[in-house]
Amino acid sequence: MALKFITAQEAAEFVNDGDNVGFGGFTPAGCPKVVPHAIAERARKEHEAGRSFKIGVFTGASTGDRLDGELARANAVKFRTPYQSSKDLRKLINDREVQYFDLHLSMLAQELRYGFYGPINVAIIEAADVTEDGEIVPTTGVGILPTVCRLADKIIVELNARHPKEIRGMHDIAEPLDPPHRRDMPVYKPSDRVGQPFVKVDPSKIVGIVKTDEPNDDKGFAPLDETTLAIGHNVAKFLVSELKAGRIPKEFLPLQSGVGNVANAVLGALGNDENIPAFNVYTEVIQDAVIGLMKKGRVKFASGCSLSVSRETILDIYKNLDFFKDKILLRPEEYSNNPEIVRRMGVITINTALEADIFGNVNSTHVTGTKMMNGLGGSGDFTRNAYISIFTTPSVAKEGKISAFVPMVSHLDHSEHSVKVIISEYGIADLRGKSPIQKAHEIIENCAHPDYRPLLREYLERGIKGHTPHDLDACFAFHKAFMENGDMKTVDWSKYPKK
Ligand code: 0RQ
Repeated sequence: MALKFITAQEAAEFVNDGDNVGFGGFTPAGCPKVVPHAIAERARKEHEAGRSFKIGVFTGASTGDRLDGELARANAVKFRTPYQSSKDLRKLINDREVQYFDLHLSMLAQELRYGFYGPINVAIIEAADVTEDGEIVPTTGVGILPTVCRLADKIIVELNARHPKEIRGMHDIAEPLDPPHRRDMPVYKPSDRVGQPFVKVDPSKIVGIVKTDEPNDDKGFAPLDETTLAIGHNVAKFLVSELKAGRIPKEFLPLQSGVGNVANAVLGALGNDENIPAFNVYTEVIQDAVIGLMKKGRVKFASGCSLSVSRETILDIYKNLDFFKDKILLRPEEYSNNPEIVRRMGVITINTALEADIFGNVNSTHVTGTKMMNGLGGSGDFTRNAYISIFTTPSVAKEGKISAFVPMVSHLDHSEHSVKVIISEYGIADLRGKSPIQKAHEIIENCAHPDYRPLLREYLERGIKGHTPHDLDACFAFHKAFMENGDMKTVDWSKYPKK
């Protein structure tokens, strides 16, 4: 079947008001750019003409600004799932102008197949290559691409010339059967391939191909500062001591490291610690630090669902494809984040918390329990199934006015049962085998900022009884102090009668 090339504007005409649209990609990497932008333009025109135009948006995770940002600014989003990190979309979500629901990333593809969220009318994906018989080679982010292509009535492809056709071979594309027919997902080590290097679609569903050479809407990383360096150093120190104690096998275990600045710094620190042997990465997002370590021989192999790296790094990879091609594998998030595989391989997971409480519960998503930040992402997929789950966080946020360690988290994403170790720039709280009160002492004395330690100790010293000694009148006193005075340090325990 001959390939049909169209413009982004023509592509946008295939999307109707009320449609559910599934986008390929993961983080800005691999996300379509020019077609979402054209859909936003179309929405604006429809709104000016007094007609409604909003779509449901399913993505792999966060996207680039031309997808979430443009659609949000055009008021073209009916609902959105799963992870997002766009400032403009976040505002609409928190104003409840966009209905947003958050879920574990590994579950989205299967739940779409189960029919939980209705049909996928259109799939819009970015590709490095597409053939007449319907073989599509994704670019640097996979996400839910294979599933939305299979479920959609219509497929629109952005063929991006920035990504060489030769990256064919860097992907491992598979979709499991659904229950009751599902078998094991046979990934036993990070480099195991279980699928094909392309997505096979029914070519008659490809309604058009839009040629582009647009770069990803990426932001790059903040330079390392004292805090992130200290956190990285503490994570490395903890893992070295576990290795020495024989609690981690001497050949080491695959690592997963979360998104963002802290995660990138942590991986850098681990890679540069010669006490840790060269290791494999089984993760969701492969960031710049992994590529740097690969070049030094410190990372042997990386499996992920997105190669979310800076423009310089992607150029470096494409220039040296022969070196990188057998060291990187990009899979759908259903595989990269799969709990079965994570548990089997014994992945050591490192994710970032917004806040943790002194009993080891973690909030990754909601500022003061109400405002959505980004979403859960893959943190739960990995944490719950980890060999050892680690959460990192700077001890304070917003110039010290917010403590990352509070009496009770204002929203719960990862419970004390799944959280094994917490690490800040001050130290390591090893929560394994400890009772709630022991965990509280460990977290306060090792991780909390010194300014907040007396305030947290005071909470425990108020004579509260019980296995997990909470005072339900006072457990959110830190948050209340912040909301009232803009600083958690202003908490005044005398306002709360002692029990
Ligand atoms: O605000 O952006 O205004 O400066 O939150 O915080 O410290 O820069 O950390 O970029 O790593 O993000 C949890 C959001 C951390 C992220 C979170 C403010 C702080 C700053 C960012 P500014 P940092 P990071 C999947 C991995 C969930 C999903 C996940 C995340 C901004 O890591 O989305 O884990 N995680 N995915 O000032 C109010 C607090 C705050 C706070 C920080 N307690 N209250 N604001 N901030 N703490 C698995 C993979 O494999 C990828």
